[in-house]
Amino acid sequence: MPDVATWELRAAFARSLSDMYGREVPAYTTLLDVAHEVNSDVMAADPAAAQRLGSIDRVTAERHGAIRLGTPQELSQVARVFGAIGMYPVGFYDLRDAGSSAIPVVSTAFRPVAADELARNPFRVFTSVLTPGDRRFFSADLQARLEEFLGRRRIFSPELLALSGRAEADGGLGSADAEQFLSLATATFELSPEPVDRAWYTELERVSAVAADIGGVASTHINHLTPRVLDIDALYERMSARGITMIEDIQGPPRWDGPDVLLRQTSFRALAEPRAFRTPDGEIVTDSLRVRFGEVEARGIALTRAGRARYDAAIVEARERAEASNEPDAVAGAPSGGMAGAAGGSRDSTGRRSVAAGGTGGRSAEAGGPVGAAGSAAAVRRQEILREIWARDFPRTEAELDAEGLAYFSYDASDARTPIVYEDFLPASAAGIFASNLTDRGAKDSTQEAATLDADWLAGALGRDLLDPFDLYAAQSEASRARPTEGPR
Ligand code: OOG
Ligand code: NI
Repeated sequence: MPDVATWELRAAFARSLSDMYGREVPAYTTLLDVAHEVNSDVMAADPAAAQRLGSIDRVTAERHGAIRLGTPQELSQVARVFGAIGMYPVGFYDLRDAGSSAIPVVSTAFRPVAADELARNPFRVFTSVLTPGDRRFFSADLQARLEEFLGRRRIFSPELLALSGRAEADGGLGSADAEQFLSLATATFELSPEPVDRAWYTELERVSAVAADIGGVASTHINHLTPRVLDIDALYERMSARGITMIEDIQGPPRWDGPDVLLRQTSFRALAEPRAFRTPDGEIVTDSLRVRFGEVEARGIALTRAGRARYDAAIVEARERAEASNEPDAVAGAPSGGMAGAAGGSRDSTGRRSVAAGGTGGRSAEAGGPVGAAGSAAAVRRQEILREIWARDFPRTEAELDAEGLAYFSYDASDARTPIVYEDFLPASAAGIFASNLTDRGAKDSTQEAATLDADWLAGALGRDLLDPFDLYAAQSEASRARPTEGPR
């Protein structure tokens, strides 16, 4: 048995990245402090309800990160590094057409898949790869220069890849190797001090800030780390009270008095950080770039395909209604169709739990209250529209969600039902997170042909199976039902 097992290596890596990010991005530390405060308050109020979607230990350690890579080769290499810590690619996200922004990437999420591994540490990383072959974004000339640049850089050292291979084959590492793995892997995702080539970066920025972030430099970096919070509305208000400007909306489902499903997310904008640039005449100057930001999320119950179809339709309808309403800015800031929970939650600074166990949360979704710093009037309106749709379209209890086949549950020997937590991402919300950090929407020429990049292409680039999230939830649910109902409990 290796000294450090796969899951311990994963937990240690998540901690190590979080420590690094906290040192480098102070607002992230504030976010962690506030998330801990909110989670303690929610736990104190009702420990059983607070832990309905995961133990407090899991939730406290829980993070997701996001990275952006340039080539299929880099993607296959990062798959080896994540494979070393028990994280596998799940799901295909096409951000080129999600939401109203044009983002030249396709993505997957690396995460543990087995229920016991998720319970030990559910660290996940949203991982995107640039699409230089998509003519709507890149000319043939720019594609050639970009691929040449990306082909020359080396992000993952041979030593890190060798250690990764060994860790995956042996189910862990000896302690000295584990330490070396953690230090090399963490350093790979730090922001590099290397000067940025200004002309090249600017040329790519004209296509998209994301293209420049990925292809304008010879390294990669973690661009956000996201803690999980048990009451995202309370968190939003407390961050605002501390003077940190959040984006307008909490994306995803609304705050309401039924069961929380899928994922609600919000973020603060990337802060300007000093960066060295090389000018066209070879001079090194210091300027700033906004590339690292902070995000927070609340997780709900995983939806079945039927439930997800209902969710997607609700988001589309909400977006159309916001557009049709006479407030022009009711649609701005909601590229995902995601709506804010700001108004309903703005009075609620007591950390009251927003995950309604069994749909009996008992909070008033119609609370209203002062808007304060949390969200604009337009965001409040978007939230109201969404709540109306939810009240009409979504059942108010877990039992009904289950009976209608809309969400996944596991069952114990006495058939008591436990919700299965959503472990993945939402493409529209992800597009919104990208977009909230772009100063302009980039240039996408829709008269040009899109490159065909689908889940099969991504699996080929990864050199691994790409897992389907619905299959994973369904298997978990079925496994719980298949257990013998007789015998010792
Ligand atoms: C990834 C954005 C997606 C999320 O939580 O939806 C994401 C990125 O900005 O690279 O992290
Ligand atoms: Ni994120």
